[in-house]
Amino acid sequence: MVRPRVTLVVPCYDEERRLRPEAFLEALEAHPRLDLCFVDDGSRDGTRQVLEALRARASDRIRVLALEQNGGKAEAVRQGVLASIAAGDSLVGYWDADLATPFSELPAFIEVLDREPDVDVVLGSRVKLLGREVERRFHRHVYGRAFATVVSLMLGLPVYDTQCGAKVLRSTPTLRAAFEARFQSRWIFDVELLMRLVGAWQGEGLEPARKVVEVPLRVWTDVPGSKVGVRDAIRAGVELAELGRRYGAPLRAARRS
Ligand SMILES: Nc1nc2c(ncn2[C@@H]2O[C@H](COP(=O)(O)OP(=O)(O)OP(=O)(O)O)[C@@H](O)[C@H]2O)c(=O)[nH]1
Ligand SMILES: [Mg+2]
Repeated sequence: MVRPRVTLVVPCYDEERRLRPEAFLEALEAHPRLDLCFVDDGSRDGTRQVLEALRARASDRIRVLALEQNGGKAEAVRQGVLASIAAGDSLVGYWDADLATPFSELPAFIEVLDREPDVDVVLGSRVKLLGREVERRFHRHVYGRAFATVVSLMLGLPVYDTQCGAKVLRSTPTLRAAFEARFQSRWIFDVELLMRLVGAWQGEGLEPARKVVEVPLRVWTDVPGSKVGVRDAIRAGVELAELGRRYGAPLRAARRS
């Protein structure tokens, strides 16, 4: 049986210094089913040139989408995913440019989608287990746990980690519809995406808990140079309340029915 290829969207905003072209080329070599779609999110530095040089070295497997204006990670990922679906890719995903999640984790994601035809969404999950290298700073770990607990209650789905930058998705019509409209949240669009999907699955009479699988990562490194700070953590809380107002009531109603 021919296994579907997977295209990972890599959003890049001012990543000239953090991007490691060799790591991406090595990943293409190690994972024959992998293609990459970089989205330059209106970077002000030399990101575009770095990406073009990278594409020239593997032009059959690398696409570069250049957005003129910075629109934030949510919009960059959305544009990349829509372009990949339009190109006919049946597995799409997104992966942070800093490679905090190394590509060596990718097979675990793809295996789930190969094995479980009913599962459409695979999330990387930063569970700090003994024997694993998941190095989140303490305050981010604690904040992340609190955040995920609130999100779990809102979704009615016990998700451990919504904010990991590594996710692989099956490009079903429901998924395409979930990416159609711009996300209202700039910082926690992953949650908004899940809210849209859970709502849609409930509408189709499907059990959301059977559609999403979390893969506990073996390695996750907190790569320096993150552009997310304390203010963003506060904004994330505000955005979560806004998402609750917009998507919360229909989700609760569907759970009761
Ligand atoms: N912060 C930010 N990132 C963007 C934007 N557009 C695209 N990105 C990309 O989003 C990804 C995540 O950004 P990071 O700054 O690594 O976020 P982070 O703080 O490391 O988040 P964690 O990896 O969850 O700790 C990177 O690939 C960025 O290049 C934007 O406007 N702002
Ligand atoms: Mg990061």
